[in-house]
Amino acid sequence: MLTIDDERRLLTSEKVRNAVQVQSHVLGIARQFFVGRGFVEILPVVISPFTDPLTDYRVRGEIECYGFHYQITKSMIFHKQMALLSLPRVFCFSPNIRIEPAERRTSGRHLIEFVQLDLEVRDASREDVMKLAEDFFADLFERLPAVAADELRFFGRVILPPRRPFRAIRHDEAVRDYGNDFELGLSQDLREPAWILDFPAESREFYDREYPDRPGVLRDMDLVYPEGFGEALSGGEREHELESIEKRIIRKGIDLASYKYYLDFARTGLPASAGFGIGMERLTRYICGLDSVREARYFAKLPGTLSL
Ligand code: ASN
Repeated sequence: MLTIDDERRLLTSEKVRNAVQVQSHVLGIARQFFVGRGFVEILPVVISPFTDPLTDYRVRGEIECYGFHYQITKSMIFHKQMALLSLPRVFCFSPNIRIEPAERRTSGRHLIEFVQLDLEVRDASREDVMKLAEDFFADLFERLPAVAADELRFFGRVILPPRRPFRAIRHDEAVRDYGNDFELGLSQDLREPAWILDFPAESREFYDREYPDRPGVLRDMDLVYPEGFGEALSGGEREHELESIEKRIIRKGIDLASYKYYLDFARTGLPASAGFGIGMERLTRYICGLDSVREARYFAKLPGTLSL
């Protein structure tokens, strides 16, 4: 467990302060970039009767209000989809709570509370949002050195805009070449970010869309940072028709009743869409070359510990 002295040391360290300053510039550049591309920023949803299933996170964060059960947001996936009824492009700096297994405390990549830049685009394809992500990272890495020169010098980091389009490999190729821990294996081999495409349905949640002509394979993607920093973003096209959503929920072994309100909403119509989410602490860790996401924000909460 962290002591008050440890918390104080971390909070006042030069390293964390510089990382948070870099992060503040990243947030500003991201806002400008996405607003410039026609996005509207929406406020985060923190509790709802439903959230991302993320079934490998064993404990569900629940609170009871007025006798109703609310869940604490693991991701805003469904609310992004629903917001597209009003606006064609939305983004949000969305706080997520995921009760990770305690063994992940030392991974350097996991926090139980983190923020993702989560976005969704109506009527977009996976390729549309991949292009958008590539343009965003190129813009960010072009502009950051001018505004965060002192901080980047402190970390000794030179982040160059990556070449576009990024390299892409299929999930089955990644597993063949790197085994089960393929994201980390691939990441360690990379000098520039790369995509992993076409995850199998059993390895992802029910909302990523299946190829209509390739059952069991998804129109989704992850982006992996170079130098062993691991996953940068995760996203894809979405299931939006009631029947397909129900089929996918059942195939996951999830009780339809636990998604009653989402399904009731989907019955009234959801737009086709694609989107992704970028973990802000992981992005900060990569830019600053930090050992752990614990140094990439104030009040970082590692799995299995009590933190302020
Ligand atoms: N934000 C991710 C997406 O857009 C979902 C997640 O965080 N689980 O696909």
